[in-house]
Amino acid sequence: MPAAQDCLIVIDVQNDFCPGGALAVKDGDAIIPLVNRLIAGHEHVVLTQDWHPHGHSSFASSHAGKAPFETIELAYGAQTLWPDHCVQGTSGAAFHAGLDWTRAELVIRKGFRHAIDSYSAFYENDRSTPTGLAGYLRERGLGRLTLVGLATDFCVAYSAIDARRLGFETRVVMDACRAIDLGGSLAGAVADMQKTGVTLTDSTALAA
Ligand code: VGL
Ligand code: ZN
Repeated sequence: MPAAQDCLIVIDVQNDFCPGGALAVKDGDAIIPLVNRLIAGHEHVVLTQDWHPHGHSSFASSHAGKAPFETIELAYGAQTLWPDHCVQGTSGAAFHAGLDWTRAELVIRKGFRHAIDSYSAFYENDRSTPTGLAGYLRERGLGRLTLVGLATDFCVAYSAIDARRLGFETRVVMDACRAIDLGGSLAGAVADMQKTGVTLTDSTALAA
């Protein structure tokens, strides 16, 4: 049973990342029953919500001649381009209807600045603009984080690696995540998480 300093962080379980969505992750919705069980078992739950303005710089449609999943250089470095997704206020940006989000104590919205994408729940993709989440968790004494959600190799991995670097005890429940897996990105993300000291676990190990 989680202790008082445990916080579950549910990353981007939104319609656009589920089957039928604009940036659908294969079987993205299959994690929802397990995520709901983890929510029910945690006193503290935080959600993140990818939340882009129209014409966001991470959208391929914002760059003439570019297609989704190509990479470009922006002011802060390489950026993968995506189909338009999670546009503020649209149904694609809403949480999946099956997600039990009502008990969440905080929703962190990210990617709302036009010129910067934000995969991590802690920093935008310039790696230096904080979202405020670290301060929130520290002030509340929430030092042990369990991460789940979409997508394993982008927003979950970036968040887990930042959490670890910021000194939080961090684990990812891998079967409560699904990946985009673009050009080997899942294997790379797993290796990077392990190297940083993120614990990778699954629901069977948690239940044992
Ligand atoms: C994500 C790509 C673009 C994610 C968000 O939630 O993993 N991936 N925006
Ligand atoms: Zn996004």
